[in-house]
Amino acid sequence: MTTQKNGNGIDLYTWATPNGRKVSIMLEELKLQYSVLPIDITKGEQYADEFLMISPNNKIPVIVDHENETHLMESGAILMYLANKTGKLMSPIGENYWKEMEWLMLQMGSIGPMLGQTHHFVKFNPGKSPYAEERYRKENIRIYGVLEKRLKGRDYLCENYSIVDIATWPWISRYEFQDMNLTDYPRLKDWYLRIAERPAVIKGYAVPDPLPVPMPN
Ligand SMILES: N[C@@H](CCC(=O)N[C@@H](CS)C(=O)NCC(=O)O)C(=O)O
Repeated sequence: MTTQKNGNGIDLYTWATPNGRKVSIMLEELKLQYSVLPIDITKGEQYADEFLMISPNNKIPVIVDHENETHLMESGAILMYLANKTGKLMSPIGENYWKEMEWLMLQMGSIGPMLGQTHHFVKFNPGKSPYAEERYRKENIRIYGVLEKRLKGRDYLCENYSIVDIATWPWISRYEFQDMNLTDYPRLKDWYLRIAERPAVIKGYAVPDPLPVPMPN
């Protein structure tokens, strides 16, 4: 991994956020060669004209695969692309595949957007909107409950460790931002720790900043 644009491999435009980490964890799991190009979203770099050409929605993550010059935004699409490119971490079309799509869509359409609002209203702007704080706190608790139920009798969210776990785990790794205690969700906590100890997850979490994986008590 370098911080230069990569002639043969994949360029990852990212920042130290859950959506960014999904892709760095996936690239580490697949042992693909990639370069990291940090986009500092706290300084507005996502609005630069050059970035807009590959990220029409002005958000990270984005990849450029120089094998075929494919560029992609949207973390769910990127995970599916990389799984399809390598034949790993996503099932072939069939029953397991559709369950993976179901839970991936839930992550993309609900878990990420809702927990992201908790970060905004509960963690970073408390007191600005009691209505929003209550709404997203409740939704956060409800979503943790859904995941806790889903993990009854299973080690991973679908049949095997897959892009679904890789998409969901970085959002749960922000349990402190969300003021959530994983001890109240024993199956979710076990799942979290099972994934947290994977070498690829530890490496991917530390992109682009060398931060350790959060470990609950
Ligand atoms: N649905 C998109 C969401 C991407 C997203 O919200 N990225 C955030 C960081 S996690 C971002 O770039 N925010 C900058 C901004 O909103 O200006 C995905 O999953 O890739």
